Amino acid sequence: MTLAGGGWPEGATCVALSGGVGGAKLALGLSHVVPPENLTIVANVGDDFEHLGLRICPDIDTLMYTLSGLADQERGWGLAGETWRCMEALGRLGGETWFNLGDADLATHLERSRRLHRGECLTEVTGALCRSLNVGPSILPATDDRLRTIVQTDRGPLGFQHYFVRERCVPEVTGFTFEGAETARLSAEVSKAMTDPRLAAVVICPSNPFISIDPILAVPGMRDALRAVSAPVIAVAPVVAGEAIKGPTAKMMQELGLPVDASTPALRYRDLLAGYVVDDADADLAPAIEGEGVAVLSTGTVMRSLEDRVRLARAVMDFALNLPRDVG
Ligand code: FO1
Repeated sequence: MTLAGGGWPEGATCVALSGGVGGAKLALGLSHVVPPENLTIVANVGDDFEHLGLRICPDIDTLMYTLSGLADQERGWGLAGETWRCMEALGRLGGETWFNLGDADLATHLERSRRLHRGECLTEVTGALCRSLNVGPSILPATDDRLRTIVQTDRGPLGFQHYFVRERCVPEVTGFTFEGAETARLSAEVSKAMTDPRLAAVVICPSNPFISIDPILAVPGMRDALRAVSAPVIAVAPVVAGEAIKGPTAKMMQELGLPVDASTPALRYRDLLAGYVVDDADADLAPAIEGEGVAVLSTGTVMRSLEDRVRLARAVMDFALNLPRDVG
């Protein structure tokens, strides 16, 4: 199977695991390569929190806004053309304004919270929001149960958004825990996508391994589901030449005493991976990763334009479709 000579193989499906900004860029590229009805994106929910009485799901929203063309590309999160009148008014009242919720973005949190209070699960609510915004691929929360990333730091444990936004990632990281993970369940929809006999590839997007991918893998059954798929599992490095494109990935690796380069995520997921995609700048890391039994593709992975996103998605898919399938 290859994309080189034609399009996506008829009927084949693809599952992508993603966090927010970096993952959403590749997810957008994938949505131009894989027919939307055949593409499922499993989103991290470890960043979610309850704030100002509302349920905020940043990674789901980043994916939803990116795939609907509504995202603020510069900022990486939230909606383009956003206004902040509610936050300004809240500030005048002495309310909590450290987490910036734009006026239009607030509508998403209001509608999500209303539906959740009415008893719908997060998968249903996300599906309804995506339909309203004309998002083609399925965006599925990794779990409908409560799962929260807690960052262990030199200043004590911090909820993810308190670490990331309020404390601007300044505290030194000593580890991570995923509150609720032990009892969280994979949703029926995620299980179905992972066991679809038409599944041709699973892509781990270039998202932070500790705070975006690990919380997805922490849902009981997810690792087993990945090991059980006959389709190749491919990850794309979230680090290029020792630096994260955006966010605290490199800082976290350094504080955790791990090598600050693209081999660290590959070795972290090595038991799950058939292939790993590094930037051309990191081609010299290939032999060490291949020595662990993971095939390596080196290509341009920095995604500045839509063209970059689609080109990388095609390269990842070509690589995946040409890897040997596990027939055991
Ligand atoms: N990130 C920030 O750095 N500052 C913010 O004030 C902020 C607000 C925000 C509101 C809604 C939303 O969906 C995302 C938001 N983000 C903000 C991004 C969020 O913290 C993400 O979890 C991270 O980008 C990690 O993926």
